[in-house]
Formats: sequence, structure tokens, C-alpha cells
Amino acid sequence: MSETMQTWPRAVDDALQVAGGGSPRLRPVNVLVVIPTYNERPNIERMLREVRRNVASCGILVVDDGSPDGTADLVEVLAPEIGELHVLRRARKSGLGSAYRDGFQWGIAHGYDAFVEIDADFSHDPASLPTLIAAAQQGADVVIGSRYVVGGEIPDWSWHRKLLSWGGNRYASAMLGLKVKDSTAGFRVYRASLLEAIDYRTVQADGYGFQIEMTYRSRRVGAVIQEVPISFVDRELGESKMSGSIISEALRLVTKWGAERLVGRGWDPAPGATRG
Ligand SMILES: Nc1nc2c(ncn2[C@@H]2O[C@H](COP(=O)(O)OP(=O)(O)OP(=O)(O)O)[C@@H](O)[C@H]2O)c(=O)[nH]1
Ligand SMILES: [Mg+2]
Repeated sequence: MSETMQTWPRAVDDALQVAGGGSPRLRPVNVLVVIPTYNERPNIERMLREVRRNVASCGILVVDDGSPDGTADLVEVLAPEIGELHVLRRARKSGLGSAYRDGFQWGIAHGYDAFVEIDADFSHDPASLPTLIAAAQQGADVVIGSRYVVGGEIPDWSWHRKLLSWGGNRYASAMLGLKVKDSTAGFRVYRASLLEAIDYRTVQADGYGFQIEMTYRSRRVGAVIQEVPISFVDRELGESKMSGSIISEALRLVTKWGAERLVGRGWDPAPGATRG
């Protein structure tokens, strides 16, 4: 067992046993949990504590876009106690996709080799982190916390909201050949090597479109994509930043990429980037 392996928290080891059921193909990963925030002061302290409670030995990076409520200041106060906690301060609100792109860049520069995406608002349960990370450690390039695989659920949503989200997912999957049930999901793990292969810095979209574009590029390079069931709940504290323009951006981009793919002009990886 390597030195990195020995630093795995017990919860991750346990999840590996459950997920692996034998002698899993272990690859050590040094994980950075990236949390984008805009005005998440009501949630961030409990979120950071829950992340640390579930994964004892990961880095945590909060990417804050100048939140007027002082989210970043609070994170800095908590950093010594939580440990391996960093804040990337950006001047102004620039979107979820760009926050993740900057977070990944920071993490790659600091030597992390797997990245978790998680919202600060508890829609994504930090208790699922060990299972998601274990799937990446067992060899997946991308792990998606999925609402639409068996065992996944969205208990708070009305049937018509579920139908809209599910329909959007089916449309994206069919247009782009994703073979993924929940390509808009934002609770994920990426291997750093995959982020490089998909040239993540040039991903254009934000919001749902960002998640779909990352999935599309991952599929195009032949990544191992694994979906793990999660329960997705609505935020209780703070305000949603979701907007109609995020939904229409995703719809427009999926239609454009799908049309380009049909005529053989879809996004192409750099030579040599193809995996699998
Ligand atoms: N840094 C940064 N974070 C953002 C930005 N927009 C949203 N976030 C964060 O991204 C996460 C998801 O945003 P939400 O507002 O919860 O959006 P959502 O989860 O897609 O939508 P809801 O279902 O309405 O909650 C939260 O942690 C937000 O604080 C942004 O422009 N910059
Ligand atoms: Mg949310």
C-alpha cells in the first residue's frame, strides 16, 4: 500500500469494500473537493464541517465570487480548524462553470489528481462523498451522482419538474450520444488526467450546460463514466442562483452540438487524448 493510500479516511475504505466486493483495482487519488459559492453564508460552515467529517483527508477549495454576504471571510476564519481548506477569491459573479474551471486549474497546479464538484446548499449530501470517491479510486474517470439510475431520487420535486429535468436529460443524451442518465447532475468526481484530456479550460458553458459539455467531452475521449445513485434535495437556506437563461443556454448548446455531431463536426479531442 502506498503512502497516499494510507491516508485514506476509514469511510472511503469502507465504501470501497461495499462497492468493490473483493480486491478492487486500487489507484491512489489525492482528492480536492471544490465548492463554488455565491452568498452561501447560511450554509457554508455546516457544509465544510460535513465534508470534513465524511472525508478526513481531502483538500477543500471554496471558489467564491465576491459574495456580498462575506462567505469567503467566514471560510478563512474556519480554515485553521477544518484543515487543508483554501479559498479562491474571484472579483465578481462569473458563473458556476467558470468557477469550476478556475478551481480545477488551482487544484492541478497544487498537485491534486481527483476533483469533486459539490454545491454548497446541501442539495448534494456530503455523506455520499465516500461512495463517489471510491468509484473514482476504483478506476472511473468520471463519477456522476445520479438522480436517474436505480436508487437515485428527488424527493422534493413535483412530477412536472421531474419530467422537465428527465426530458432534458433524455434530449441531451440522444442528441450527443452520452449514454448517461443524468448529464445535468452537478455532484461529481473527475480525475485530473481526464480534465487535461478534455481540455477543460476551453469548455464554454455555465450551469447545466457546463455539466453536459463536460459529459459530452468525456464521452468523446472514451472516458470511463460511472453513475452512482444519490438523493437530490432542495436547498433550505439561502437563495437559488438558477435562472431561465441557464436552462435556455443548455438547450441552445445541446441543439447546436447535436447538429454539429450529426454532420460530423462535433467537438474533437486533441490527437492522443483518446482514452480506453
Ligand atoms: N462561485 C460561484 N458559485 C456559484 C455561482 N452561481 C451559483 N454558484 C454556487 O453553485 C452552487 C449551485 O447553485 P444554486 O443556486 O444552488 O443552483 P442550483 O443548485 O443549480 O439550483 P437550485 O436547484 O435552485 O438550488 C451553490 O453552491 C452556489 O452558491 C457563481 O456564479 N459563482
Ligand atoms: Mg442548489
